Amino acid sequence: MAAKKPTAKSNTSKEELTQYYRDMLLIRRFEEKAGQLYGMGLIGGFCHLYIGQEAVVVGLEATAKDGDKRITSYRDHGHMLACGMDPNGVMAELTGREGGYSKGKGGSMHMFSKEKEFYGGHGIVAAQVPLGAGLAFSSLYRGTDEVTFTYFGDGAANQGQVYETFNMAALWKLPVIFVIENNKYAMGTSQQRSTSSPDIHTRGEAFGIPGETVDGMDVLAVKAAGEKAVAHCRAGKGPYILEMMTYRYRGHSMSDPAKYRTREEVQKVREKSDAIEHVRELLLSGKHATEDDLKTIDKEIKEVVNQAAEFSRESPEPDVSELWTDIYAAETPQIADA
Ligand SMILES: Cc1ncc(C[n+]2csc(CCOP(=O)(O)OP(=O)(O)O)c2C)c(N)n1
Ligand SMILES: [Mg+2]
Repeated sequence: MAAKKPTAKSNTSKEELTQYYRDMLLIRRFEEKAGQLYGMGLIGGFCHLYIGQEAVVVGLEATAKDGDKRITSYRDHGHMLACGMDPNGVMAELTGREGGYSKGKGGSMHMFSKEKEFYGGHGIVAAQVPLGAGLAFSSLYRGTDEVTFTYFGDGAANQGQVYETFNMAALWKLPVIFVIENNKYAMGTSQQRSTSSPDIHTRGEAFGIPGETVDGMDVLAVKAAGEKAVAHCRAGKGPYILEMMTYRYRGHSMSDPAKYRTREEVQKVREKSDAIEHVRELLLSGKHATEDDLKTIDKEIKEVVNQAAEFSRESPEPDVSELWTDIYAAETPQIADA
């Protein structure tokens, strides 16, 4: 498979490149396995795969530090894995089992990890955008320099609540990075058919929010842009918009008839711009790894994913009594240091 030519930033260390390779491969293999389990009838409900978009979360997570937060839409498995959530717990949630992050009651779109500061998993298009600003508000209010990565799609970018959020985020200088994952489609609708101006990163101009477009298939470009945005937020300068140009190889969800684009279109992107192939090429051409080294990594990742699949099949279904738990907060949350 032809990968992109190594870029000027190819002097990234062996360790860093290897980590990106591992992290992106874990997401891809995990998602392929999720697709298989869905096909076998082991995953019910919705399942939106992230295959093709791996460089976005992996590059941005490389810029995060402890305390930083992330929130996204229903296309969320990659974000969970990239922030260090346990593949066993994520897969078991997909199969609706007790060992899942929401005890099997949330499924693909409704998982959370307080420990990893992952705040979902949201099925209503763009609903996570104001929530992301709220998370950033809490960081500011508590006097920290934490940032919140708020991910949403090109389709979601046409929702009104995004602009209400931009207004408040700019007014209060909230440390939020709005990450628009522009994969060119919203369900079966291409961006050309739904969006009057294609440059979504400029949509913050009216509010004074800087924005830029980034090659979301190049993990190094993503990381570089992420570092700039994070520095802006940590310095108290307010929100930042990153429009990641990316592509999803699979359908919108597992039940997508895929009639709105050709196989050739997908194949072309895979051949020309695949993010994992790009890093693989950098590792090989920079003599950081041999084919055998990469095979060993592939094997290790496969084992992690197979183990997750096994765990997700062996974990029992939640007890019926769980129907009545996790509905109301046990006690009224108090605002610390208020
Ligand atoms: C408020 C709302 N409207 C419509 C839907 C149905 N819907 C689910 S996903 C989606 C497309 C969103 O596309 P985009 O934001 O580009 O994200 P992507 O799926 O490409 O990651 C739509 C219209 C929904 N879930 N919520
Ligand atoms: Mg989209």
